[in-house]
Amino acid sequence: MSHTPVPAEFPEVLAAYALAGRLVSAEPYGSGHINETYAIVMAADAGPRRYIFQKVNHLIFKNVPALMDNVRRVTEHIAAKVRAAEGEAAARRALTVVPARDGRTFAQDAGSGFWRVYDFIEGAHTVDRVETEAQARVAARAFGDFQAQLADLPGGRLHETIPNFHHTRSRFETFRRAVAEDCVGRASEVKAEIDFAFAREADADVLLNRLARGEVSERVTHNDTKINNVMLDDVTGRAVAVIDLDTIMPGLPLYDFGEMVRTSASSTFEDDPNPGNMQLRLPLFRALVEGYLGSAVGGVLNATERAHLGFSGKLMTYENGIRFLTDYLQGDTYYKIKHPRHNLERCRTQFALIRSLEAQQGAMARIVDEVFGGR
Ligand code: ADP
Ligand code: GN1
Ligand code: MG
Repeated sequence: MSHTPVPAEFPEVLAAYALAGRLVSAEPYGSGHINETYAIVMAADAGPRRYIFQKVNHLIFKNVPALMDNVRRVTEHIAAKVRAAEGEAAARRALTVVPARDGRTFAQDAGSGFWRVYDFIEGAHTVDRVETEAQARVAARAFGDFQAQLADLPGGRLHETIPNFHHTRSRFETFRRAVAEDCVGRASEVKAEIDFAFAREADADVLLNRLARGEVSERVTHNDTKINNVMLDDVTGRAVAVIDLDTIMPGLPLYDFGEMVRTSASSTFEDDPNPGNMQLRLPLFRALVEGYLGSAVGGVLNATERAHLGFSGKLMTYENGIRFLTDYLQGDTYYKIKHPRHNLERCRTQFALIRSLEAQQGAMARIVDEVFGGR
């Protein structure tokens, strides 16, 4: 939980919305590195009602209207599907954007900040770490089903809210430039990490080459499949809705699966200051493979995608590791940090996970074969 106080522009933003009732409370919420999230309570005649207010980081998401256009299209599409399948009671199975008074999906404050409001999904919660195999299975299934729901999204290609977001070659070249420029003089201190990243440069091209050869194909993907982006039912633990739709855009399913491996099959937080605590947890990996196979996309994964399920975890861990290292080399301009070495610690712990993924590559391949066995 962040401890940022509610910002001064909040009353002005609230006034841009026609929410029923009187504001009772507003508190920082969640644990993201990019946007600012607040939960607010309005006391209305019908009783108290909660909403999520988010200030979108427009330095990172440079075209917020385009991003919100993606979010509107995706949420409306999913809402229509769940309504058709489960009726009106399924309203909380998709994020619902609350329009501003002027009908737009966002409001701007005087300081040119962009805000949006969602209905609060009640009776559900998120966890920041996977604690059980059941959670890993549920999350993988939810992200797989989500991807399948978007397979027939009408209206053409979604906007790329961050161009080249998972383009690992482009991420590597940005990293290479950051090393060469060394603008805050930190490169010598992190020589071991730089060498580690350079030694694995070839990994950056593996999926891109497969894509160029047509062996894997682009779909609409979520691109940030952390466990805390799935709301879980308070009673049953089942997935209620996939949230955090800022990076939904064309991508590879393997990026989504790989990001799940990085975040949900690992033994500790991505920024654990002790890299020795970080390793791949094979039972959680198995649960992810089972959940993904059991989802609506499981059956459509081709042989190349299946063969790269384990590798995708390494690739996403590598991408995040070099992104954290790049930010450290550039003086911490991208991610929120809690202390000056935070990005370096994140990088080191990601690299520890890569070592563990490399050591357990064979075991992962056997698990994939067992789970997919005969299919
Ligand atoms: P970030 O990009 O910072 O990760 P998220 O959109 O994931 O932002 O929101 C942060 C947290 O806020 C989520 O992990 C979840 O716990 C909570 N949250 C977000 N949207 C909702 C919602 N509509 N209803 C209830 N909780 C939500
Ligand atoms: C950021 O918003 P959040 O914290 O879920 C980042 C992801 C990284 C992640 C690392 C837009 O995600 O790509 O994997 O931090 N999002 C963006 O924890 O850069
Ligand atoms: Mg999130």
